[in-house]
Amino acid sequence: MKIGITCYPTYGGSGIVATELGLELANRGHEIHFISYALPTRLNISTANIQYHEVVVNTYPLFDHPPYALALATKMAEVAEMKGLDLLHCHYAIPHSVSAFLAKSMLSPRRLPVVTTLHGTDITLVGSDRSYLPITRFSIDQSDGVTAVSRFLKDETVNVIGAKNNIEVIYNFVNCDKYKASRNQQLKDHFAPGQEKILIHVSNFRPVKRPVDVVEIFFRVQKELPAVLLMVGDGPERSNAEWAARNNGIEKKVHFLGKQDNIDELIGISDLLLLPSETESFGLVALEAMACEVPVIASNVGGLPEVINSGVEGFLVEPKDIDGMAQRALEVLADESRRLEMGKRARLTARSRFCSTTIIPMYEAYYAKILNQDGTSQNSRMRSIL
Ligand code: GMT
Repeated sequence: MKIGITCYPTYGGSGIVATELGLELANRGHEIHFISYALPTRLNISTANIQYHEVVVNTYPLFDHPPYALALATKMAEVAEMKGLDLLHCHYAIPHSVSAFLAKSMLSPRRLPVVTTLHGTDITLVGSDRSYLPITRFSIDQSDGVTAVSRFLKDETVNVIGAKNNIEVIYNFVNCDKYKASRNQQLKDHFAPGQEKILIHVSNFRPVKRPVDVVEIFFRVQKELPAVLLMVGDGPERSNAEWAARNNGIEKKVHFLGKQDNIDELIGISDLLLLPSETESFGLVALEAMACEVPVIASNVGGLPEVINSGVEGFLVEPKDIDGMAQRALEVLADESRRLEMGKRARLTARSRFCSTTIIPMYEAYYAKILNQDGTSQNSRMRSIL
């Protein structure tokens, strides 16, 4: 198949899933065209079957806000025509699915099916904001196929957004050959020269990730046992998290590493992952940790219970319960054989349910289903919604 993929190219779960999906599909012989305003993180365009098409947004004195959604729609239509795309796959509804709807309309009567994958904040934050809700719902209902990364997100899309389209749940995935237990001893010694326990948090440091809570949890943990904390990523809450570390007098034990590419290596040297998010539709980084045999302490919210069985691969604790999370973290870290056992169970879960070898064929089957869908009935369904 020839597939156009559009995503946010920045450091964030939806862009990472889109990029890894494109790479896996290219590996399986599909021709993949990434269409975005910058090269997605983790994308290496020297990979066979991958092409990248940059969306350039020209600006004019009249444009206070350069119209990216329109430039994207034009580029989508152009690539679809020039490269003979079979379908467009948009990751994150706003504005990508709206642009795809325009591209598809521009090319009509040539058929260009659009698949939208909902990732989380496109529904739980952006989409539920009244100023974006109607167009989010419109773009979902106008897509030829819609997938969500968890049952939780599917339900939210129906209940909060009021979307009418059928939504298929296809869980996020991890490459189990790349993400596995492997300890880079040199890297481990660099951060934990005294064999301290290593806790890790990886995110885009948006308020929804609650990185300050991560520091507060760690503050309680390091009082009881020797430990260091790796804070990987960057974003609006980083300064507050750094201040919290300094304010608690633990700045020497907390390493703010910024955006990093070698996530598998950093998780691989860690003993525990902290993910105390306020909401999380799936929690890709939790899955990456599980594949590396690293137990997870996460919030009992959103789609996380679909990924983590509390007490088996880690613990789920109510969000904002800093003391509860610290207590669970200590339970895991204080008993190495239990920690190792949880890590083994985590890897088993990742392997049996979320490996790319299981999930990528689900996307291929879904694309085939959408491509074989009768365009006429699809169009009449669209008219009745309008
Ligand atoms: O908020 C983020 O972590 C980034 C965001 C995104 O859309 O880039 O992540 C969402 O999509 C990820 C990939 O499907 C999910 O693993 C995350 O759970 C989800 N984030 C939230 O729901 C907060």
